[in-house]
Amino acid sequence: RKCNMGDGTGDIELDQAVSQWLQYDQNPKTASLVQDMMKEGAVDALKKCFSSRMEFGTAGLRAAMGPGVSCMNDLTIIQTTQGFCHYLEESFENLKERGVVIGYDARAHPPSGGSSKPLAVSLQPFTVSHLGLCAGIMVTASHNPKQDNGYKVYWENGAQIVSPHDKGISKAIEINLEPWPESWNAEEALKSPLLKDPYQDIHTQYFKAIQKHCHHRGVNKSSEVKIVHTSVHGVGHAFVQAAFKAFDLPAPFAVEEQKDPDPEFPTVKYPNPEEGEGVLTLSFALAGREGATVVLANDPDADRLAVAEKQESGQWQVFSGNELGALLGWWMFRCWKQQNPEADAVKNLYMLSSTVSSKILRAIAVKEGFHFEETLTGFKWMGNRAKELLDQGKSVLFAFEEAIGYMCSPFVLDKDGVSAAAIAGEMISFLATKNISLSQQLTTIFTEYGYHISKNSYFICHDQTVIRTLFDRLRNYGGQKDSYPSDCGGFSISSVRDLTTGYDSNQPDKKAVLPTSSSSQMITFSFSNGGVATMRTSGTEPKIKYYTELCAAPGNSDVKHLKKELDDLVKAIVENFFEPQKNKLQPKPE
Ligand SMILES: *[C@@H]1O[C@H](CO)[C@@H](O)[C@H](O)[C@H]1NC(C)=O
Ligand SMILES: CC(=O)N[C@H]1CO[C@H](CO)[C@@H](O)[C@@H]1O
Repeated sequence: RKCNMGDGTGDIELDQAVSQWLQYDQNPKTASLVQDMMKEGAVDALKKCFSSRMEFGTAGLRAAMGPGVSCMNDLTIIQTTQGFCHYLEESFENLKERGVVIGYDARAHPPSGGSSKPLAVSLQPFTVSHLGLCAGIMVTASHNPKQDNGYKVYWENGAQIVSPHDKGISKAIEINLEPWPESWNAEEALKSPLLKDPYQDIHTQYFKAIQKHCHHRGVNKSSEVKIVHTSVHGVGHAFVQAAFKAFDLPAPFAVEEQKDPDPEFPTVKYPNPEEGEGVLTLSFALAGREGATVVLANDPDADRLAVAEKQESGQWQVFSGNELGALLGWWMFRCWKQQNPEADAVKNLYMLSSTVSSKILRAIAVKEGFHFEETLTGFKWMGNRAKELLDQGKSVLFAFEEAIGYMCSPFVLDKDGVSAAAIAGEMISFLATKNISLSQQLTTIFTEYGYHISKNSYFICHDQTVIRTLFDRLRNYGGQKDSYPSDCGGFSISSVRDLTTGYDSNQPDKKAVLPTSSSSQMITFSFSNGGVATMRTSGTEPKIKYYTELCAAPGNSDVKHLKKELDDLVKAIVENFFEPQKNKLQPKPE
């Protein structure tokens, strides 16, 4: 299917792909863009738009908006939705009675003509679960640059789809490429008696549901802490304000320039609070004016949350996703324990995190007696695992991943930056009544459960051959077939797990427990000094990411030494495992 563009056959394939496109596309804007490219003989531009159809994966679709099969546009969305529809009809007998919900964030796209409003992502899985629907579609590109859009899919269990649904949907798309006559007729669709807008009801029910996690109603009375919130030009503002209200907390100060949805993201380079301080500049300025000491930031579709706190030095500390995971995990457990003092109750309690995130929840679980489980990277895994546990009658209190994603409520089986903001707001206010800052509380958690210091970064690499060479070298270390390194620059390696091949030296049968995927690279090394390092390729970006953490035993509070040891470990990993391919890798831009 992929057009082979290197030779004459490729050009014929390109011609065919383009003429079929023009036959199908009824959007005058994208159609004329393609016609213009044809007239100008802009072969390279055409190849970019038609080289290969966007691949429908478990994350749905995400790509730049533009014409052609490689981009997000009306036609590719019609084709995808026809395929998805077909797949749903095959999967559910009562699809028409149960229904599907469609939502969107505030990305640039033509006016939908519908009556509903932009949504924070988490209300979408909530709607699927709450109304017992067959599926949900969310049009969002999360924190991607402004030219991108995406199509995220939830299954009837309220979690994002996992295999084999992606393959099934992908196949169904292939056989439904020709637009059905009614597919272009949005006006007619909007008149359908089957169409309902559940927005108001869902809005009410969602805030009622997350209110169950409000444990210290009225904590505002004695707390004087002031909080700033930014929605980074996304949809978060109204939802976070409502969530604070539901928790009976004073409204956070909103960053005026960023509070309303604006798909141009005019005040930030990237609309991604993970990128750290640049995105938070306006928030810090507002905090300065209002005397606020904490900043909460959502990404544009409000499924993620970043937190920063002003230190006594006057400097802002932006917490890493792992640090905030430690704080929220601790807080969620503390509140739960107060409500469930019986000694046995913890036996039914679970927390989850992705395998590249901090192991701090494991340390808390070991000491407190609840269960901790790891999943593969991404909330599709945590959401589906949480649902399995809930169906077995277990309680799932909290799940997180280092990429500032937090699931604080089983009502939403995905990360949710809205409930996380309100719960963080309550934790911050509660701590403030005791004159404790977040960074002080983090130290207390580490003192009690052991310091967990992590350092994550990546190299950029567009060449799959280089990536394969780099990882295969680690699997055949020192030229020895199927042999992994036992040492990295003096740091002794105690175990290796390779989720590309399914090998785990720690398991009695040497088989990894987590699912294996041969199409992506992922190796984890555990070190004798309590270090853990994972190297993996990203499914959506041209990156080799690495995640490292040093897990110290409780009582070891020599932070300076621990930090140095982690720095040395990271250096050894870069030198020994990445540098042989150095010339072909670009470091993370500063
Ligand atoms: C609150 O804590 C800070 C140090 O963290 C201290 O300087 C200050 O005096 C404390 N305030 C009260 C009222 O205890
Ligand atoms: C400013 C603010 O939101 N204050 C609230 C604090 O909590 C009490 C109830 O406990 C509310 O009545 C206040 O409005």
